[in-house]
Amino acid sequence: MAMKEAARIGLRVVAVALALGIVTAAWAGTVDWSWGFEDGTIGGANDWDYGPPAVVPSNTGGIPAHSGSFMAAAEYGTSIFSRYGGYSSVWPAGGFRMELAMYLDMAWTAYNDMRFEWISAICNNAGNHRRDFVFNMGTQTAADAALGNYGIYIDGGNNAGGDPRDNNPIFLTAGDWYLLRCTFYDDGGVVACDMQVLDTTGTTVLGTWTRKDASDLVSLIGGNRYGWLYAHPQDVIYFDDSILDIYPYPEEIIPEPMSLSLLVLAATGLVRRNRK
Ligand SMILES: [Ca+2]
Ligand SMILES: [Ca+2]
Ligand SMILES: [Ca+2]
Repeated sequence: MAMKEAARIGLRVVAVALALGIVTAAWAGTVDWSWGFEDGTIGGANDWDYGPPAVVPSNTGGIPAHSGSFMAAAEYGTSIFSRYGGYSSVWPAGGFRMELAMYLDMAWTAYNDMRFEWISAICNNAGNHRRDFVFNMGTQTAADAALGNYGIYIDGGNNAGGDPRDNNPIFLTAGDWYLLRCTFYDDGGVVACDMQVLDTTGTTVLGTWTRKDASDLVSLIGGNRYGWLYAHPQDVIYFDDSILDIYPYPEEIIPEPMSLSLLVLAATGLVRRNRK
């Protein structure tokens, strides 16, 4: 099939799909708020106003930014905080994702059992705090060190100040950027959260902790609240690329399997007609 013809058929398939109300717009989702410090600032009150973190150029401390030319640094003793563009008391029909890129430095393993944590919180539908979702992180214990284990433990839970080893932890031994992701969704009328640690590109999931409290009825829950680095090791922590993605916005509505098969049928019909 000539390229031009293929393109024409493709356009007609989309036109048919639009006419049928199957597709409302493009296929790809869009991030609703993000802050990568690329303007050299921490933004306004709804971005990163607390602490505050310092914005530093890429390669500060020998660490390349997760993306772009800038990242942020939380010095020892500072507690950094973001509102992810602003709190929400509205539950999005398709749920939402809160994410942060953090550089986990194996130099921290010089200290035993040095704990820190990243918290993602949600609101209820009145805009008040509902629940924290906490990545407990910490370096190895003295006992681990005796066994030759030097690295960083992470697990997921709902308690700040929790042990990083008491809920099916992962153990990282490579200093690198990691994504700390919380995906909230409607699971049978109750809000569930998949807490995940991913590699720097977001392609490999290294750990998942699903948290769900039966009292978190979707009808009671709002949207995002804060991200909060509650405590951290005796060294600077670099971070970058905080993201809030709400599902679905109109551009993110993806055809269901039945609609997809209709699309294929429509495409097949058009190809046949063009061959006549
Ligand atoms: Ca950046
Ligand atoms: Ca824990
Ligand atoms: Ca979105």
